[in-house]
Amino acid sequence: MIKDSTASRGRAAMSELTIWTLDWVPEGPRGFVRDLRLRWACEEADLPYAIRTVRFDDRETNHLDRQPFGQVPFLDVGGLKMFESGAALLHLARSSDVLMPSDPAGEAETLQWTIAALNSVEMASVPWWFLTLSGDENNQMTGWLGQRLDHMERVLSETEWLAAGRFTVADLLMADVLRIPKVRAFGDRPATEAYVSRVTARPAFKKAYDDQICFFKAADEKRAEKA
Ligand SMILES: N[C@@H](CCC(=O)N[C@@H](CS)C(=O)NCC(=O)O)C(=O)O
Repeated sequence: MIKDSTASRGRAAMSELTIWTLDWVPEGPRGFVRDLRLRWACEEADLPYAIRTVRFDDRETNHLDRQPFGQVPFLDVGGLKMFESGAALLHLARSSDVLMPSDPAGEAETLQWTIAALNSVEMASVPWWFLTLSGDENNQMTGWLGQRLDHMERVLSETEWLAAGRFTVADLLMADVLRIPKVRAFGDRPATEAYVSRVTARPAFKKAYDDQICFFKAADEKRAEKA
């Protein structure tokens, strides 16, 4: 019998999906705005989605009713609204075996590594990155981040994928956290480098990345017309 992964989770097919992002960002963050995580997951799972936007120039005042921190992304699944990219990814993953296996062990591994990407790696890399903006790459968080990255290097030198022996949403998120250029330039970690290259070579990443770049380029044109 062919197992239907959607049915096996006791869920109906995914309702209409809308990913909310900013209507424009400067050059620097393009390709890294976290709506890319949700675009990428939808591409992997073959889930159609629409994009809607929050005004960059007014994000703190017109968006707090949807996202309590005034941030993006924000996901709407047929009226069910969710913020936090990790939560939204796991929600999408529950409807697609491509993103998360349905067997208990595979699902548990996927959950643990998805949370590890956010709570053990990104929670060190983002504050470190912020401190580097004032010019100090060797700041008080450097040793801590280095340890986390060394642990990931050891894991990634022993395994190709983080969970269930194949690509899952945990790899999507870990690779998205690790692909930040400054974080990758920090130390010599060949297994991590190979892992980021492997995961971001996936056609779904390329499509999501290119779509985000095109989206913000089109936004430049609209902005220039208004100016
Ligand atoms: N923990 C949040 C972080 C979201 C986040 O940092 N979003 C950025 C864009 S990638 C943002 O909206 N920045 C604008 C701001 O913080 O005002 C998540 O993963 O969804």
